[in-house]
Amino acid sequence: MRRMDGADVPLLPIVLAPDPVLKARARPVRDADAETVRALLPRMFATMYRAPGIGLAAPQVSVGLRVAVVDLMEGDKPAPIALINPQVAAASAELATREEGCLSLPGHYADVTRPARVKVRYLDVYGMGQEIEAEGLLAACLQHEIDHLDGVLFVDHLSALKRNMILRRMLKERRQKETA
Ligand code: GNR
Ligand code: NI
Repeated sequence: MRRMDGADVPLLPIVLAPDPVLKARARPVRDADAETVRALLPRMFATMYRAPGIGLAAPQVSVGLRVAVVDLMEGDKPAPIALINPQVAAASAELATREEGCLSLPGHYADVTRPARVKVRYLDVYGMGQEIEAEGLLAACLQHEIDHLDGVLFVDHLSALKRNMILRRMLKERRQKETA
């Protein structure tokens, strides 16, 4: 049995901002992608758990497909969700603000305001249509992952001032790493 915790699965390198792959719109998964997605999902889960993070979208590992994984890792029982072609089917008018981070902007956090509750439709690993009604952290995480599939990062929800502050720090950190 293949374990979902990444013990026997190769990890994927996570792309850091700024990078064009994070700004591109990912394309929907179709039947011909079944094998690609079957191979990709365990690696995405392993990479997310190892990071650690509570979500990971395929563009973050340089794959331009509408695929994401989520596990809030609350308590000690894993609750993995694999999302194929996810869509926000409904969103509450009520908004909620919470601090978000992103594995593609490591070490940077900011308050992001989004719909407080969402209904998300997606295909599961078996190609079955599923629906989740989420609030709280799960609602924020699902919207954050679907944003990635549209080339949107959490900093794109901030004022230009805050966004540029974070992106400039990212560039500075990258230059320091390159010259180290
Ligand atoms: O690990 C993550 N934490 C997080 C916190 C609040 C809202 C969204 C997230 S997702 C993020 C991992 C990530 O970058 N997913 O794309
Ligand atoms: Ni992210």
